[in-house]
Amino acid sequence: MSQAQSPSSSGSSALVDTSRQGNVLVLTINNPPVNAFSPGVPEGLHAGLDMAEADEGIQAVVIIGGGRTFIAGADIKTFDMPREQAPDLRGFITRLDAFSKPTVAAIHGTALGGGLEVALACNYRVATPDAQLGLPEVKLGVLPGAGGTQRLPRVVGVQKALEMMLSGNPVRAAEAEALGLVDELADGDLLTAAVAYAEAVAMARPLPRISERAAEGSAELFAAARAGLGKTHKGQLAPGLIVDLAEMATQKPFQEGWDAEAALFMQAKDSPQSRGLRHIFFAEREAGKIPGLGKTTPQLEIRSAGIIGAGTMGGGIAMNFLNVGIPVTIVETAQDALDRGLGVIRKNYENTAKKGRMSMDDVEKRMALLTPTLSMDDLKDADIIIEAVYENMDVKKEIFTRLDAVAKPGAILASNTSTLDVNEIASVTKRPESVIGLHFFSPANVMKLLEIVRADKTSDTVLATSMALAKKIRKVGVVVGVCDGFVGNRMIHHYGDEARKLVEEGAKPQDVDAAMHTLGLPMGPFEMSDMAGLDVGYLIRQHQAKVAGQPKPDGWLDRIVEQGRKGQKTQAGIYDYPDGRKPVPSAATDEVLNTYRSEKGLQSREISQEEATKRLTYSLVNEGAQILDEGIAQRAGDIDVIYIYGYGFPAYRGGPMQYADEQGLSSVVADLENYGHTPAPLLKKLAQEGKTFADWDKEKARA
Ligand code: 3H9
Repeated sequence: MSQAQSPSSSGSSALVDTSRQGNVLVLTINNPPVNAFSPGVPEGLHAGLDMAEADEGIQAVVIIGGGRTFIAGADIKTFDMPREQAPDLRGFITRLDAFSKPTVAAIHGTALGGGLEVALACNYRVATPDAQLGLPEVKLGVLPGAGGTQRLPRVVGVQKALEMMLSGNPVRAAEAEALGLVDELADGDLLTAAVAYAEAVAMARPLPRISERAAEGSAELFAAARAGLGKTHKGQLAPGLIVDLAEMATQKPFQEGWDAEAALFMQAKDSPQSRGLRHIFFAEREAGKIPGLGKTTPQLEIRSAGIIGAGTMGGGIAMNFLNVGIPVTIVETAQDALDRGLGVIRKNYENTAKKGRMSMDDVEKRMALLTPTLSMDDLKDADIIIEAVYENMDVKKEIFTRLDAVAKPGAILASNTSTLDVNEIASVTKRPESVIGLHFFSPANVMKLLEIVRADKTSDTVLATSMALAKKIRKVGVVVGVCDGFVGNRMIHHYGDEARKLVEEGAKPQDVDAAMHTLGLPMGPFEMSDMAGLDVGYLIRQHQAKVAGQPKPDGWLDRIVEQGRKGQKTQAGIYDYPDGRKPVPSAATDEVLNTYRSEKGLQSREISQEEATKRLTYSLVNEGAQILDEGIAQRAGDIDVIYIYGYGFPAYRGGPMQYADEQGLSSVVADLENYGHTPAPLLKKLAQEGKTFADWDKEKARA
């Protein structure tokens, strides 16, 4: 093999190797880890095409990825580069489409985004049976910008192309073959199959070009696609543009659609929504990196799990393990509670089976991995034990004392506490290095977030194993430090306080919730409290006041709970729930509020939606800044990941910290002060220096 050299290229063309196999020239992209279309890749590919053009002996070209995948797309890191410096994917694709000799894409791993667009500009595509092909750009707030919106509908039909481009989900090779997206599935070695294919088509003329095909789609189809966006992509820019461009593919010559796509891609790329989604793409991957931990950190093997508590949380946690084939022993104190817990797990699986997303055979296989017991002694062989009982320090200490006696040496002892001090829990054991917090979010079998609470003495091995375990059970693990409520709940506490204040000052609960809907959250603070149960917060407030020797709290929300209105579960809370689930503004709540305000002599005022949105969001940001300063979260990006995967903050806003960066931190500080809050010192400092939280993360990563 030799490295492809173009006259204009620098040494960066080292990213593409060329080799001859008979009369076929093979271009191999070597840009680990995912062969993204980074600077140097187009130069190398152009040089390869130059070589193929110049040599009469070369009759066809194969493009293949080295390592684990074909091209996984444009290099997202280059999106913020000035246009002239960014790798010219469109330029390369234009040349490839017009190339005079047959071109074959040899696909393994994932051909995504710009990668699939390169493949679509080749004359033929050969893939391994386990390859996946897709246009996931929508997940980054952009659209396929190198011909995907014009070529995919011309191959797989508009309906399927829209499905793929709007979901961003890839199709597997077998389906791709059935759709005509792949010409041949490789039997055995991919390169051998692709070269054989190229030899077979070497003399084929005219060459098949997708850009020369036609696409068809009816006005009704596009109207239905647009109508559907309100449900699947409410408030987002790129999906609507994708539908417009797919429609162009059916109505206009290829070139016109191709030109329009370029302009709309830039519009989407430069939007705050795309910046937010790209921020989350990288933040999610950064969250997995823990300073001081690396590939050499030893990890424990998790082959079995024990769970204490078969309630909603314990059952949900168990399902995560069962889903990936890890046997679980689940402990309860009473047989009826155990039976109930198992019944709920079975019902959840059976419901999934009814929806056709799992077979009844799979249901039985998973249930067979679950061992119910009333004895903690049965946990003696478990590699990890997760306690999921109610939030009471004395109870947790009792359980951990018992676990210390029962668990085998080296087993991870985890608490699912959402607020309590993990150091204090660890202190009752003789092995605090084995103790960690694993805070799952409810419903634990659905929510992707796992806050991994590193206590003072948690060992690196236990932490690294927990991070790897999160990945294995398909969660996004974020490491946090010990404090009341860790990151997510500590911040949400301030958000809840601010929501209550807004109502005290005159806003209606439904207006406060609506303010967060406009930001894209599916639920506002009061809908969320009603769903979680108002009695939980009520009891905490009463308890805290008692401990502090303060009078019994008498806020408007306390009065609502005292009327027996505990939220959705009692069909009455801040809202009424006449049909069980849908919140309806409540006359009873209005009455409580009117009495409360007049008794306390509170003056109501009009509160704009803008004020409500800012006060609620910035209450999160301000506490987030404090949490960063204290080192409870490692990065602002970690906080954003927590809010997106744990609290329904819309990914296209990038999370609360990224949202604050977009607004400008000095305007956040000014607003907080204007609303009577003291900005956190770190927030103030960054604002004064004209910096963002993203800058802070970068500086910290460099330090
Ligand atoms: C596009 O193509 C636009 C065009 O239509 C038009 C242009 C004009 N760029 O996820 P992993 C990094 S938009 C840069 O942990 P996995 C990633 O950050 C693009 N970097 O591995 C990570 O870095 P680090 C459309 C990228 O095996 C490392 O690679 N394509 C890119 O779990 C490993 O990633 C996409 O949206 C990239 N495109 O999953 C595909 N991709 O190690 C996005 C990855 O420093 N990528 N990195 O943390 C993916 O979905 C997954 O990465 C993939 C591998 C499935 C490929």
